Amino acid sequence: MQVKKSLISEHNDLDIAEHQRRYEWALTHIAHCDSIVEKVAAFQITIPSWALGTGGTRFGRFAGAGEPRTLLEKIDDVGLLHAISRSSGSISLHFPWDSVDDAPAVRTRAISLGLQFDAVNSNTFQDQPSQPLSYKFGSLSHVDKAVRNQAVEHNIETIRQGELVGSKALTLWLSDGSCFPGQINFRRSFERTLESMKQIYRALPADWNMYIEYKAFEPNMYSTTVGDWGYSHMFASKLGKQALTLVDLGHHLPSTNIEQIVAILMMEGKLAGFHFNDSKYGDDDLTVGSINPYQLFLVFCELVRGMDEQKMNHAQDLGWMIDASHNVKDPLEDLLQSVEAIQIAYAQALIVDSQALFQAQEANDPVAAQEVLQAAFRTDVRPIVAEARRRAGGALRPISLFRSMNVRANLIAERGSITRSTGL
Ligand code: RM4
Ligand code: MN
Ligand code: MN
Repeated sequence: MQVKKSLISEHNDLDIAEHQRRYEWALTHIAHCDSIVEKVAAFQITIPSWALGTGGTRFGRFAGAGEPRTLLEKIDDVGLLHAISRSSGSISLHFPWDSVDDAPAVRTRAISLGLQFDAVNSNTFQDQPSQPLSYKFGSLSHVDKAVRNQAVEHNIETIRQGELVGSKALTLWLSDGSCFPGQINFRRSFERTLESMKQIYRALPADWNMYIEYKAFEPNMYSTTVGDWGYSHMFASKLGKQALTLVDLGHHLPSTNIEQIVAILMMEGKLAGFHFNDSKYGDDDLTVGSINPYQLFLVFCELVRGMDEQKMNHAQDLGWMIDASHNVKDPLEDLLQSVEAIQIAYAQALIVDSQALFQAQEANDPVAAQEVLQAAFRTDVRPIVAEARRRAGGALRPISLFRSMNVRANLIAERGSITRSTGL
């Protein structure tokens, strides 16, 4: 299904007068409004291929209708989202879920929709039917070298697949760990994991990075081999310059101060980027900004100030990706909401009065510091984000356009009502 440009502008016409009033307000109340609009428009957020279908839980999965059945259809869905918001110009593939069988066709389809390929993800947390050895007791950390070799080979194959489409990074997320005290030897497990990672690292092309994602729990509930940023950072430091730590917002223990982790990793040049989602309890993978938008804003405050200090390009120098998938919303509407939530948090962080914040910090004045932060957080930056979309040719109101176009009904007509996209 294609989104015609004329349809977007007709839909925008319905709201343009109101939008202009709201944007006028922003222009008179927010400093450097135009340059913020430009930054927001340049900021692109990667869509993970596994979020295009309905996510499941360990209790089951309620597959949605009209889900993409093939890699080309997944690319089409991301193309649709990008046409509407002009803010999600890349897709992240997961292997073996997304095997690239016909690379020229895949590349051509992506180019025609203005999409690029972001980091590729390996999967050694599930057994595949064709696989001789099981990951039940781990992959890169497994006690049996043959299992470790199989997992290393899969990661190297994932890199090869990524090269076919022009990806530049491998994201490694391991479910390795243990469910019971005494089950594994922590030190040997760490050493084996490092050894396996070194083999993967050696296979990395010179212009690629390796992102090491950590997670405190699940599916192993007593210990996780890459359990937090500290382990990830240790692995990444031992591996070398191309290895970096990836932060997934849902992978921490409750109440962890994620913004502080981000600030320090970035200062050390070891932050790869993000998997955005939101959560109430654990790795809930809920829509970005749906539970704790203030935390998201605080994370962006550290990112923006840290990147500015190091003269980094906001849009290009870190990996920005959504990693959410759950059971109740239409996945495409959910992704539109997540993209917008990220843009809002980014725009709010851009309007923080950095100098006033710095002065408050130097004067030991927590009251003033809070005033500065919350003045930005409580400012309605939605007209700025809408203006960024409009200038890039996207919709003023993405969800409203999506619904008025009957996207899901059209996809069901094309693909059928009994479809199941690969993913969790
Ligand atoms: C994990 C982790 C990874 C993702 C898988 C599907 O919890 O967040 O990034 O690849 O889920
Ligand atoms: Mn993740
Ligand atoms: Mn996760």
